[in-house]
Amino acid sequence: MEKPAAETPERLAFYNRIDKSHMTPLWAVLSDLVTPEPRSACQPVGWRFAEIREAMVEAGGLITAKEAERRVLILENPGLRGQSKVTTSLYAGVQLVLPGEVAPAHRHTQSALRFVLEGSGAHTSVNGEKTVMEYGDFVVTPQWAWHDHGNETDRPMFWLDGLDIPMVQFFDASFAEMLDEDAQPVTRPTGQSAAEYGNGLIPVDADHASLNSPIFNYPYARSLEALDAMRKGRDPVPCHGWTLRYTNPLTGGDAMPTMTTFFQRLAPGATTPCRATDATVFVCTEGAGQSRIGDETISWGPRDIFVAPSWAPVVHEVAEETVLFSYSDRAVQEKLGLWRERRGNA
Ligand code: 1HN
Repeated sequence: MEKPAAETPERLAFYNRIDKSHMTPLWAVLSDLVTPEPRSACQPVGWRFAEIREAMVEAGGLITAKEAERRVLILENPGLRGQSKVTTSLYAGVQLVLPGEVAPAHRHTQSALRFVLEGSGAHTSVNGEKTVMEYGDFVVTPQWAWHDHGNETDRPMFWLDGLDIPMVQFFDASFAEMLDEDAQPVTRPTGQSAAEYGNGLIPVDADHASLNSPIFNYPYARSLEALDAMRKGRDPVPCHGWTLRYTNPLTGGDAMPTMTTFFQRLAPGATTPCRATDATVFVCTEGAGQSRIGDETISWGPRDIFVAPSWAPVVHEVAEETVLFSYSDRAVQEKLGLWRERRGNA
């Protein structure tokens, strides 16, 4: 983990010889493999929703949701271009479903989350239940669950898609298939999952090992209610204000196995610096501010999206009451014993 050993002519000749047999010396690369602190190609970056929206509307005139299968513009981290990654381990894209359109039913081993950015009343169906989506709703699509979207309203619907694509790619574990009809059969009334699992009660024979939350739509209004009550009843934590984690009522753990999702309120002022090993994708839903992330300052307002890389110190500064949704790979890092956080300036 010291700096690499010197390259003498004898050593180089040796490296060249063994190279032909697909061998290479660890001591030449060790300091890049095992670093004292995280080093990431992921960069701090922000996107204004207005700019994404304009491009999406243009995409809407170029291709239908059906032809595209999913009409999405991928948000690529500038440090990871060409890899469909918003952070090293996560994917983000913005999807548009126009009035009357359907995004046909399929399933894949990647887990997906939706976070609604604009529009009201379009639906997604997951594993036989339809849910109607509103601004700020967080929707879970578990790995290998059939899902299709439709917009029967008269206005376009935009949402953020967060997926664990790079993780599944890392494991070479991607499978996918299309259903032979656009919309999957709906077998349960809309709202059944929320009613059964979202009221502090669960069916007595429920599977307590379920990796995904059966509450597959966390409505914005209810999440805000929880956050507002928290704000009234507790002092803010200096580095992150008031933060809630969306949870799976069957396990008490994260709503999804590969992505942790957060809902956060910031009071006017600045947070203290904080860094963590999970790179995070943020969406502002109310308020506005700027974040100092590493050496960059990113300004954002409602619907804007921004990224904090692993281990980059983050300070949020807001002039008004602000609400943020975010997601990261913390769920995985915690299971692997990797997640770390450092609060303060160190
Ligand atoms: C997907 O299934 C959706 O269902 C969105 O809306 C984005 C990106 C890559 C792979 C699958 C969706 C996706 C995706």
